[in-house]
Amino acid sequence: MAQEDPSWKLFFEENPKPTHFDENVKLIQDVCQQAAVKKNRVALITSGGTTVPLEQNTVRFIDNFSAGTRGSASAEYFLEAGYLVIFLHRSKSLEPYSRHLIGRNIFDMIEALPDHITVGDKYKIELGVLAEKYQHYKCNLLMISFNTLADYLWLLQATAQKMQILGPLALLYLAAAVSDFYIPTSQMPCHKIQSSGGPLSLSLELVPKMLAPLVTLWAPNAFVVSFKLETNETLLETKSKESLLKYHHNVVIGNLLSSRKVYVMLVDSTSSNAEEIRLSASDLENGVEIESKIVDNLKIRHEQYYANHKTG
Ligand code: PAZ
Repeated sequence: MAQEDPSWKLFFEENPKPTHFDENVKLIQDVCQQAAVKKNRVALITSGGTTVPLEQNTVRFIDNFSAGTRGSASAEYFLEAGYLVIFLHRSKSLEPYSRHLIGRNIFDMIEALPDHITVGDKYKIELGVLAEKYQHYKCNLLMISFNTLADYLWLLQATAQKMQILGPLALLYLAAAVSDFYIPTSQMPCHKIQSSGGPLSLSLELVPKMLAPLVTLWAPNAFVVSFKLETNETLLETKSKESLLKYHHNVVIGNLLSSRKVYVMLVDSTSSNAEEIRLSASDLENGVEIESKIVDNLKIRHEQYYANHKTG
C-alpha cells in the first residue's frame, strides 16, 4: 500500500507560495553560496508573529502579540559577532537598527531650513551611532518579510534548504511566534465573511510541526536553536526539554511571556540542568539587552559545534 505524504508535505501542497517567492529564494541562495565559499557563518533569524487569514481575499485574520523585539535585537548582536544574517521577519515588525527609533516622530528629530535639512543637536550623537552601525553591517544583512503563516513556512523551508550548503556554519534561530492553528485554503471562504450570516464559529486545523523536517531533511547539519514560549512558569522547563527530546536539535530557549525581556532558560542535550540567563539590576540600569547575552552564549556553543563537526 502506498504511504501517505507526511502532514508537512500536504501543507505545502495545499497552501500556495507567497508572492516574490522565487526572487527572495534567489537572494537567499546567493548569500548562502557566497558565504559557503568564504566559510562565513550565517544566522537565519526568524522574527515577529504570523497571521492566519480567515478569508482568501483577506479582510480579517488572527494575529499574535509578537513585535519582533527578540529577533531584531538578536540580529544586531549576531552581526556584531561576525555572522551574516538572514532576517526573516513579519512585515512592519521591528527591524535591526531602525527599531531604536520606533515610537518617535522623525519630524521632531530634524530641522528643516530653507536650503537644507539637518539633524537636531539633541539627536546627532544617537542617530550618528545608529546610522554608522547600519551602514557598516547592512552588506551582511538580508531582510526578507512575510505576513501569513503559509508565507513564513514556505520561506523557512526554502531558507533552511539553501543553508544546507553551509553545513555546520549555519545557525538557525527560530524566534518568530508561529501560529499552531490555521485554516487550510480549501476550507477558507473566498470572500469577506458576512455578519448577516450570524455569529461566527471557527474551526482551526493544527499546523504540522515543521521542526522535524527542518532538523532531519532541510538543514541536517545546521546548529538549530528554537524558542519555547509559555505563560505558566511551572511548565516552562518540562516543555522546553520535551521539545528538545522530540526534535533532537541543539538548543531550546524557554521564555515566559511576562519575563521574556529579563529571563530565559537554555536547554540542551549535554546537561539535565537548564542554563539560565537573567538580567541583573545593573544590566537593566546600563541598558543591557538580554539578547546580547543570549547571542554571546550561542556563539560559543556554535563554535564548539563547528569544531566538533570538523573533527567528528
Ligand atoms: O517578538 P517578541 O520579542 O515580542 O517576543 C519574542 C518571543 C516570545 C516570540 C520569542 O522569544 C519566542 O518565544 N518565540 C517562539 C514562540 C513559540 O513558542 O512559538
